[in-house]
Amino acid sequence: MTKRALITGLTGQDGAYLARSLLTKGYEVLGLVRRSASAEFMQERLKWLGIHGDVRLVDGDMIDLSSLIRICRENQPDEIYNLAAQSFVTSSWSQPFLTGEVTALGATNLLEAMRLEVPGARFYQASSSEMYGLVQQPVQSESTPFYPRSPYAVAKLYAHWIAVNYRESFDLHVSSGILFNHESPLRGIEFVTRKVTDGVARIKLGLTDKLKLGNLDARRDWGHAADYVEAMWAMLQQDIPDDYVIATGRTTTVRQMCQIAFSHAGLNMEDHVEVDPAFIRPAEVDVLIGDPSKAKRVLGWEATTDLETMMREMVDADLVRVGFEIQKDRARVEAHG
Ligand code: NDP
Ligand code: GDR
Repeated sequence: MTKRALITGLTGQDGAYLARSLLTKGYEVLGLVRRSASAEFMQERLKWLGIHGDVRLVDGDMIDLSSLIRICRENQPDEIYNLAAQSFVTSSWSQPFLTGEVTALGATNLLEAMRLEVPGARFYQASSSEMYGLVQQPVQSESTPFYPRSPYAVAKLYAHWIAVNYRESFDLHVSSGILFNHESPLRGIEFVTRKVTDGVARIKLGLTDKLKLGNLDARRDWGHAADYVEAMWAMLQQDIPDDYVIATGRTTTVRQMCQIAFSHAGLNMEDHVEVDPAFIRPAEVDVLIGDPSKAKRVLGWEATTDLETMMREMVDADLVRVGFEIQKDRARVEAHG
């Protein structure tokens, strides 16, 4: 029998890669999308992966419980992947209430819809390494205490614990992946890796000469999104639901990550990068490094793409994208003056 999966956050980075992976595995894939005045751009990432015609879109919003109940009732999904969130840490200081509503209470809404309508389904919660924040142990595992450092991280911590609580209270099959940063050519442009690879492409193609960044000394454990969505799926194939750290086990500074990207394009980072205090956060997460040994032992999962390979892939994709933008602008000027 064909399995049916519901993905929230379908239009984001992970939603697109997860949808592609599940389609390849023979799933029927439904994606929750919220109404937008820019509907024509909604499926850009699915288009990039060539799967926009293969996913069924269902209309709803994480803060509208009635829409989630209706979607679960009408579609009876076997697996539910909750990837929707206000996921940009910086915006969580300017929109703390919305972040709490979507990222924290949105998870409760979806768990509640599952409990009422499809209690036999399996649920994945997108937890985050940001929950470790001011790290309490040098390498973070499933047993490391949390210390969130932003409204986003606080909201994710609530969502994490409500997922655990629904598993324990109602005997539901709910698992959380505590995922460390993962990137790709489909990463949102506001996140630092993609901001850098887009900046490198713009400098290389002569559109600008400078790239303004914040804290270059922050360290992250960066992996590839296409790898990480496989771990999400693997968690829901286990008989017993549980929580898992998903990471590479290697940490790198923002500065080193930049150097990889600039040198791939034959550029010298020092000639172009400027530190702008506007991008320094009110409270920083200085260093993250995950211990993925449980995921390897139980799920047989491990990261397959190193940071160098991923940054090169992202720079190459942005060179294509920015080159295409330049061509389109030229064509527009020629046609309309
Ligand atoms: P993105 O920011 O790329 O995608 C977020 C998704 O959530 C988008 O599809 C967005 O829709 C949707 N969304 C936001 N608000 C609502 C709402 N009110 N109702 C319905 N949908 C909504 O995130 P990623 O793909 O990078 O991450 C996926 C999840 O994993 C997120 O929960 C994130 O917090 C978490 N995470 C990500 C990590 C990473 O490194 N990428 C690491 C750890 C956790 P729209 O297109 O309409 O804005
Ligand atoms: P993060 O990712 O906050 O870890 O959250 P981001 O790429 O935004 O920042 C990583 C680190 O880079 C530093 N930095 C900058 N960041 C941005 N965005 N822009 C800059 O100009 C810049 N300069 C330096 C930041 O200070 C930070 O230390 C991501 C999101 O995907 C979350 O949703 C997810 O939960 C976590 O990863 C794990």
